[in-house]
Amino acid sequence: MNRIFSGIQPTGNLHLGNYLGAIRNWVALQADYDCIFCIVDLHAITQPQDPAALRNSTREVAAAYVAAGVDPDRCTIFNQSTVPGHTQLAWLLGCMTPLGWLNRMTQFKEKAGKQRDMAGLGLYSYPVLMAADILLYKATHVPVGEDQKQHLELARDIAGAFNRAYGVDYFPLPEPQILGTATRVMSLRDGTKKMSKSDPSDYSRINMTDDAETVALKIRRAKTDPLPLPDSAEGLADRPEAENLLDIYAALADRSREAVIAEFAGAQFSGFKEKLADLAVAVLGPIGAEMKRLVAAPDHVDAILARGADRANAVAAPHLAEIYETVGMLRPQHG
Ligand code: AQP
Repeated sequence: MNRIFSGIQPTGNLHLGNYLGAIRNWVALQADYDCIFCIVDLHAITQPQDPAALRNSTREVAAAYVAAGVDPDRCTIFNQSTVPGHTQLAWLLGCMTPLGWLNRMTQFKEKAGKQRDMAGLGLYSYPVLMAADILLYKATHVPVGEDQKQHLELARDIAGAFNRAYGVDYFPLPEPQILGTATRVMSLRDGTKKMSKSDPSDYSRINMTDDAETVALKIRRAKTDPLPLPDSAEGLADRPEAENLLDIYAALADRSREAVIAEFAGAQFSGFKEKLADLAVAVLGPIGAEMKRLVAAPDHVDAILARGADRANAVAAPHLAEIYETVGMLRPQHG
């Protein structure tokens, strides 16, 4: 069976983009793949995190997976720091990753901003850890949003470099899977920026745990333009906010963009936004309520994570032993 690895950072404010661009697709994949879904807490600390908030977010992300329909009996759900192989493999891979490859990564440039010299080494080597996450399990497929495609390309390059350096065919080159209609959900305040957990404005995103009133308010306040909705896809040119809202509607309703444009052709935003809010509440409401229920009684979530860590370690440890052997690490046994 082909194997999938994917993950989300526990950095708070899980939002509609995380749901439509990642979690919802995973639910569909679990029937056909051996799925490993991680909460990547080691990635989260590439930027400063409050320890208590990090712990809460880790449970909240696990709760989101389960509440959205990822089945912990079929899939492996765990947090990254409970499997030491991730950092161990990251070191080996980092030793063979040219700096030139990392210098091309646009996410580092965006996140480091003007303070490049103050950015941490972890933020810079983030894509190497991501490669280790995937390769540790010899995952064959990685569902990623558009924004993570460059990192996955790098993971493929690193896998190829390892195989060539040691004359082996050990790591499969992981294939990207860009799924679903809404691969990139944009901010409600600016249709040219992606919806993001770290956007300082809460009105830029719909959080998975927002209540119905908040969802409706955020959609009502979402930036639009003065024109009515277009009657064709061409009419969306230079209208990023209209495009984003229509795409969100299509993704939530599981319909094509064309069908949604046809339904709302010539409509005013006010009426469309009401329908969009109802739809968003109908889809996210039950998931958000279940997330809150799970987080309020964390023993169940912790048990899921502990079981997932055991399963993940059982796959990772033999792989790491083989990799160490290939690289030439001596593993002396006690007499
Ligand atoms: N706006 C989005 N549209 C579609 N997919 C998205 N994803 C994130 N934002 C959108 C997908 O969610 C998965 C997990 O992302 P992540 O939390 O690990 O990191 P990220 O992509 O950096 O997410 P954020 O929300 O933008 O977090 P911050 O603000 O902390 O950087 C990935 O599959 C991603 O594609």
